[in-house]
Amino acid sequence: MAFNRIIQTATPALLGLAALAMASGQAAAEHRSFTIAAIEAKGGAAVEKEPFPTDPVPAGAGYGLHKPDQNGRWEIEVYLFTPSQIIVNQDDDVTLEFVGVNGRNHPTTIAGYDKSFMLERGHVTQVSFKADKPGVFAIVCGAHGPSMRAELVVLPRK
Ligand SMILES: [Cu+2]
Repeated sequence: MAFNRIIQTATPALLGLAALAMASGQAAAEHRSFTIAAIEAKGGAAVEKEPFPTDPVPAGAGYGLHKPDQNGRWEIEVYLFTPSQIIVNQDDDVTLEFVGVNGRNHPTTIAGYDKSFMLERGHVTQVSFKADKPGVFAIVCGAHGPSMRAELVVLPRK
């Protein structure tokens, strides 16, 4: 009876350990696939409801803050990769599917994995590789910095 109780309480702990082991890179190599959209998030308001922000946005084409138009509406926009973090285990076979949704084109590089391509609106660009190097690798659009940036995290195999 007491033994059964120990097993019952130990099992969730063991499952937790197994999940942790997988998260730390001990899982068998597998194929991992992600879809990453190039988007331009936009928002704005009328000045009579919300004043035009006085603090500047960071320099670079990734941000835009537009003064009130003839109707008094101002807008802010930011270019993004979404999701902006991809986590895989070392030796996984990775496919990243980039989808150009907003913005005409995005010259994109994945430093450390020697990937460089032009992502265009209306197109889907697939990039495949074996994640054989552990570390954190920047995925950068050269046109819409500094906001249009993601990272590939390759957890080391133990
Ligand atoms: Cu871009």
